[in-house]
Amino acid sequence: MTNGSDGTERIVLAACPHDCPDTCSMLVTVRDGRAVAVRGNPDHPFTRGGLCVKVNNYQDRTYSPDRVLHPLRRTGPKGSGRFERIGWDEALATIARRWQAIIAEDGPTAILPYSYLGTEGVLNGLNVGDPFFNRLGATVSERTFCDSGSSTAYFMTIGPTAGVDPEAFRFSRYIVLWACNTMSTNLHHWPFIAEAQAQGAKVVVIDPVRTRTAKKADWHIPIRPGTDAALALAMMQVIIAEDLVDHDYVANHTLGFDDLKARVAGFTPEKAAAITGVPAEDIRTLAREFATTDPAVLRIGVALERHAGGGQTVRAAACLPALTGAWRHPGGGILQLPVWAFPLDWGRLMRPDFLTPGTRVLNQWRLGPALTGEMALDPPIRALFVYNANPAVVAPEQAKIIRGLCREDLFTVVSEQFLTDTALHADIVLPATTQLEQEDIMYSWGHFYLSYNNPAVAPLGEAVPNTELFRRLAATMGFDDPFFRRDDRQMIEEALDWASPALAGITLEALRRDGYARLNLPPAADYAPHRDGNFPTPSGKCEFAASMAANGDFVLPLFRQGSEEFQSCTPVDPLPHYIPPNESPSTNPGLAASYPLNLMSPKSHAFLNSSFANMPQQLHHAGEQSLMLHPADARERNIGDGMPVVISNGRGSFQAVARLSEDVLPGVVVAPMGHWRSRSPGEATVQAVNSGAFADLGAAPTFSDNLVEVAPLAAARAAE
Ligand SMILES: Nc1nc2c(c(=O)[nH]1)N[C@H]1C(S)=C(S)[C@@H](COP(=O)(O)OP(=O)(O)OC[C@H]3O[C@@H](n4cnc5c(=O)[nH]c(N)nc54)[C@H](O)[C@@H]3O)O[C@H]1N2
Ligand SMILES: Nc1nc2c(c(=O)[nH]1)N[C@H]1C(S)=C(S)[C@@H](COP(=O)(O)OP(=O)(O)OC[C@H]3O[C@@H](n4cnc5c(=O)[nH]c(N)nc54)[C@H](O)[C@@H]3O)O[C@H]1N2
Ligand code: SF4
Ligand SMILES: [Mo]
Repeated sequence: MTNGSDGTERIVLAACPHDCPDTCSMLVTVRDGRAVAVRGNPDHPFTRGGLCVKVNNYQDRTYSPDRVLHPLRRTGPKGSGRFERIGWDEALATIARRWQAIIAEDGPTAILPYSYLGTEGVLNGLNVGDPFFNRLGATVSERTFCDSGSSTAYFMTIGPTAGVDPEAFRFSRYIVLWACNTMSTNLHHWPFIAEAQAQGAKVVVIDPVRTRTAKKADWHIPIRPGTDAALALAMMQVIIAEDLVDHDYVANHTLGFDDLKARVAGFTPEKAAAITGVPAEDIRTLAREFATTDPAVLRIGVALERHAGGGQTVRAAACLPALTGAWRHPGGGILQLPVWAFPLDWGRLMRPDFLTPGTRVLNQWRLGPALTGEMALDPPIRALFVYNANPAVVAPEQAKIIRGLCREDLFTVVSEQFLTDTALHADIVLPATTQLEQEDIMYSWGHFYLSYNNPAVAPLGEAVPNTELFRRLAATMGFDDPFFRRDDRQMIEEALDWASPALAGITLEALRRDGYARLNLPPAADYAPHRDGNFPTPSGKCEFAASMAANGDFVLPLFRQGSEEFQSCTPVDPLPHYIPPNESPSTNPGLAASYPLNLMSPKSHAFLNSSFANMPQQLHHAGEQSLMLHPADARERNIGDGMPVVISNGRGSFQAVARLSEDVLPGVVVAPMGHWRSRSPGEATVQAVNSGAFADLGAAPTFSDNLVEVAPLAAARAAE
């Protein structure tokens, strides 16, 4: 079959690039050299022919008239969106000239790279720029956007294990979806849960909101945000007090049971009920059912880390399955990120050997304070290079970020597919390809299949994959190490540890041909990796009392951890415990007197973080920025359904349309994230009110730990 304009049609095996656990296998129809449709690959055992509302018209993203297809140079004030087209040579020369001047005056740490997972490909994703910026000597950007706190806690407790095979959920009899909105954020996992449910399994959802997922559950347990550790500790109290413990498992495969027993002894369901709002009898029922039904499994969402005590919450949750011996059965245990099953040599991809020891590390959530000078940085940040990320919309303290991005003396380069809120503030914009225009190999953080993304069409305009971007930058900066000259094929060959048992029997040829391959692990029906303990922790056991706490050794290089903020959240208490939210009416009554409502900003159903919030189909599906609030809270404030409202606190404000619903707990309000600032009334999004405070572990964000007040827009205007 050919790719020519001779009326031929061909199907290309691809994979969705997005930062989503599903990593769907995708079939791209290419007609006359143009991608005309995408659909799910029915052969894929996990994603089974499905995509989602975000990606099922991905070709429209590729061919969007709003794509950035050529390098651009700013011609108007920062943020004005006025740019002129320039050539790649000129763009690269400008970048080199500005960087060299900055390096000569202030050293390379005055340059800050900023990136995350715009694409998740092994080549073009998380690590693509690390070797270059390490070699340049730029400030290291600590990437604790997602799951850094959860992962630190998980590693401390059971180590970097893949956990339960997501496909093995079909064998589970008791499934707890904890701070996880599967129907929106992990859609293709649902059929496995539904299959278990159809065979009699009980599905429990623990969430302050009666989400799409909660509506499908057998039991929805609404809980006050940020209080889940209290629930988990009380569950352990019940399990121990009522002797529902698997003593044999605990004796052989865990560490620190007596200490844990002493720790949770006072954490009665009554005490937890007062904190969580979950009735004590419900806590007892949940504990008993979890402990006595086999196989029982916890599926924790990333959202479980997003409050002051998020790390210890995950610690407590990760202890539960060992206490009850849930790990003995396929479909029993805990599922966090199965990505740990993939034999990726993150160290080799990042090239830490190119890094000058002692190079400054700056946490990404601190972008606003770093750019505005609120943080005393020596040298200050004079140049910013953003790729695979949209910090103007995904990071807290938005007003400070925008003020920083508007600094005339800041030299900002953004590699993008679109003129995002971040790109709008760039001095130079560089055009990036979409997944249909590039080749990559993909891991997954939601299943055990390695995927291959074959390129469907040639790059549009002058767009380049991130790999090519960094090849060009390296050549421009005179880096002559052959590492920087490798082509994509060579990079793919070197990306994985092919000698690893997990890849036994898998070849690149087969991957290209089939689009995916299951890692060489036992089939789901036999997969019980911790039946006999064998946890990848220092002791080989599930560590209720974490030895990593005693060693102070928490650094997960993957997230580039090492900032002062990160060091300051190093815990000392080796046992799981309850850390109350920073901002809640019971823990911060002073603040709550002015701002009584707890705001959460979870994921939008139709956007992928801020991606797709500029695409017509997805915008149509999502509608305007909404704020869900309980009718009782609305009544007190004279807010009616559909009314424009202002959400504010001491950090800022943004507008939304009120959606009155009893699906949310009184006292809690919900504004899904993702809408663009430039398309929002008042030029502000939920990030304008979100706190820059860190959680207790892994410098994780606290997006569920924010107090606000809500008022009708008309009343707020009148008061101005
Ligand atoms: N549609 C869609 N899918 C996505 C994404 C997207 O943007 N859109 N993003 C992807 C990414 S990057 C990630 S990290 C994952 C995240 O996946 P999830 O963690 O599932 O995503 P969220 O929607 O942020 O949060 C899940 C649920 O947790 C609840 N929640 C928030 N705080 C708390 C709390 O303190 N306790 C409890 N018990 N519940 C709480 C929220 O109400 C929400 O319903 O989703 C991925 N998939
Ligand atoms: N309030 C609130 N804030 C949150 C969260 C939340 O739940 N609530 N979740 C947090 C979490 S879990 C995450 S993961 C982060 C996500 O934060 P980000 O990773 O910044 O996510 P996106 O908004 O999708 O931005 C990715 C950008 O990369 C671009 N891109 C895509 N592919 C490529 C490519 O190949 N090359 C280049 N150069 N660019 C590309 C896209 O066009 C897009 O603009 O947000 C965090 N922020
Ligand atoms: S965003 Fe997630 S669910 Fe949608 S196609 Fe991509 S991997 Fe699948
Ligand atoms: Mo994320």
